[in-house]
Amino acid sequence: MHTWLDLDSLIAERIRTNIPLLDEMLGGGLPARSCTALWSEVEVDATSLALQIMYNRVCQSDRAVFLSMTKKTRQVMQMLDELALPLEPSEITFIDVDSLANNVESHHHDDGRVMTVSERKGEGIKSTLIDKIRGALGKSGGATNSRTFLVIDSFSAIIDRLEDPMDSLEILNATSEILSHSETTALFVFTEWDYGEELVAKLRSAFQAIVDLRATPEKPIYSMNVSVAGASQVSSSDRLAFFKVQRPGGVKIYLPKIIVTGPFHAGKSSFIHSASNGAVSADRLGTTVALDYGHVSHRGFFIDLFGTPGQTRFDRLLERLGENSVGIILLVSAADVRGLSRVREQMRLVRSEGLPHVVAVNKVNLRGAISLAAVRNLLKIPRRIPVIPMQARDLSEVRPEVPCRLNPSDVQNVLDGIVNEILKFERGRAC
Ligand SMILES: Nc1nc2c(ncn2[C@@H]2O[C@H](COP(=O)(O)OP(=O)(O)O)[C@@H](O)[C@H]2O)c(=O)[nH]1
Ligand SMILES: [Mg+2]
Repeated sequence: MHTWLDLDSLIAERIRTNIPLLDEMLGGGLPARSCTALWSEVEVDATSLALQIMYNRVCQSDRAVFLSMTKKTRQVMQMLDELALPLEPSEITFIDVDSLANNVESHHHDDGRVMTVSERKGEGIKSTLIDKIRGALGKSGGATNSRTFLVIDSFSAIIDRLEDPMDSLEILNATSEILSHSETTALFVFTEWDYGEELVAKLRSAFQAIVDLRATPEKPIYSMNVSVAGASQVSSSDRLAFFKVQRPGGVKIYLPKIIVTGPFHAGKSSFIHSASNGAVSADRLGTTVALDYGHVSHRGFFIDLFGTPGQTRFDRLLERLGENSVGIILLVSAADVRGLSRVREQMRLVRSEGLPHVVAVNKVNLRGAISLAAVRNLLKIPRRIPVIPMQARDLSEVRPEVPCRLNPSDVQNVLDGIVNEILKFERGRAC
């Protein structure tokens, strides 16, 4: 029975990429039976992201179809191998340069690049491509229940080979039309070379969703920014999320910096060493460690933790670190009320107001410790900000001046808290 409700849910159906933050940003995943663009700056490794998503879809029992204008099957398999994404050639239907070259003449450049040039110019490529796509999707058979995931790598390479770049719109529209009648969802890798404004505007509005990928100064960390159909007004300068391509390892969502700050002796070093395996403390200045750094993998996120010293002479450093961090853990000791007095100043320095943050209250089980409610009150922490208790794993292990092991579940709660705050914050910015 078809009701409007059914239609709505049909339109809203999402295909999960299984990359947590990306799915959140896409409102659940890629729009089903539609074309989404990975719209990338020249330096961004968008193909690796596409391969990661394709791999994740195959793990969800999708059939994969990979169309490449620039890479041969062997090269794609090698990329998958380097990313440690274990796919067999038999699990992917390839439409590659060679198969396209059956209909178009090909030239091999000295540098090994393959350039195909249509005999009948644009018309040949356009219809060949559309036929190939229809043919590859048709093979899955409309009768089977299996879904297909189509990757076009890369759409810009297709455009570059068309006599009239505007013809690419016809290819995109024809593909959209084919998808609307099949259980196929497509991801187009698009590299933004120097295309005309008109073409760019038309292409952007023809995609159902766009994931903008930009290079960042912290290469090879790229930023992701999503706009879904009709949302072309969304500013693309906002850095919403980050990813990093690891070889081996694949795509990791990456939160470049979470700052752990708070008064001296509150337990910042203890927290970072407890949260990460292989944390380092840099710049020993006498007995004072100036900066702690730790790396944590938590719920599929890659997190860099930076612990900053509480002393006033490090305020400049704190300010600089605050500039491109995505979240702040304010770490205080419930057993040191005097230390709390400096915390508000530190919050101002890292511009915590504008950033997701949580308050971790350490040493809650020590004699003289004040309550969480008292900390919240003293620091005037609004109700919506989580205040999370922490304590040492074992008091008998605690040594003066040496970071100690904190209770693992407390540490997990704090990491959960900050990741949730960041997700909430990003969702808020996306709409
Ligand atoms: N009893 C107790 N001691 C702690 C706790 N966390 C840290 N410490 C101790 O407090 C001191 C300062 O900790 P540290 O992590 O170096 O603080 P930082 O100055 O903020 O980096 C060290 O001696 C730690 O062993 C805790 O939860 N309970
Ligand atoms: Mg320290």
